[in-house]
Amino acid sequence: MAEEEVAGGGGLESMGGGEMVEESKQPHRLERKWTFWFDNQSKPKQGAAWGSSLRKAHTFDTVEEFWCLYDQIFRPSKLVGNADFHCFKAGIEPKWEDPECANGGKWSVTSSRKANLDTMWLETLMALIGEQFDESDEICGVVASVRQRQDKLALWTKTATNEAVQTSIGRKWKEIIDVTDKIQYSFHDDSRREKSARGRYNV
Ligand code: MGP
Repeated sequence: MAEEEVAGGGGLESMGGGEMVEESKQPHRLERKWTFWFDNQSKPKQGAAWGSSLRKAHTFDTVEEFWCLYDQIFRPSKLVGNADFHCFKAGIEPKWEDPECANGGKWSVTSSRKANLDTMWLETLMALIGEQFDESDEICGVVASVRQRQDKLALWTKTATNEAVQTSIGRKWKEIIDVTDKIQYSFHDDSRREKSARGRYNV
């Protein structure tokens, strides 16, 4: 059999001693497509509606594209004050108004150190694109917010009223980002009504 056939087009490489290993030239495809978004609210235009500075930046579906985008652009420590990075499933907009988010909510954690936000953001991104959540269908995406007072990270999910699913996601997320303090889940519906909506679930 020809080498190309054995390696599925990837080619074979000699490791010395006659041993042959597959040399993969194919990019490593992810389970689904994801989109990075960016919202710079540092110079808000007077009277501008929320979301007017929100921009869709890049959609990717390979591990290689992810690392390239993350390394070069999407690190929260590169953000100036009052700006957000989002990574959402392609097709879902990071807004309460999106049909997939409309009945949802978010788990939130705060971070007082920049380096910590970068680490939690990266750990969360890897868990999302690596499909590490059992309830991955329930996930919309993640938002990193750089603020003067305190940086924040929020994991947006779809069905806020499903307490069992949300608490399971919240517990798993805490493990992933290595947080032991209690975290809170708030409903977008509540946030729409009042700025400091109380949390509905804790884990
Ligand atoms: P936020 O940024 O989610 O809250 O929303 P936070 O982080 O507590 O506040 P911040 O001041 O530190 O940013 C802040 C405000 O932005 C909300 O009270 C809404 O007025 C508006 N807003 C936020 N989101 C996510 C949305 C949204 O998805 N849709 C609309 N219409 N407004 C939003």
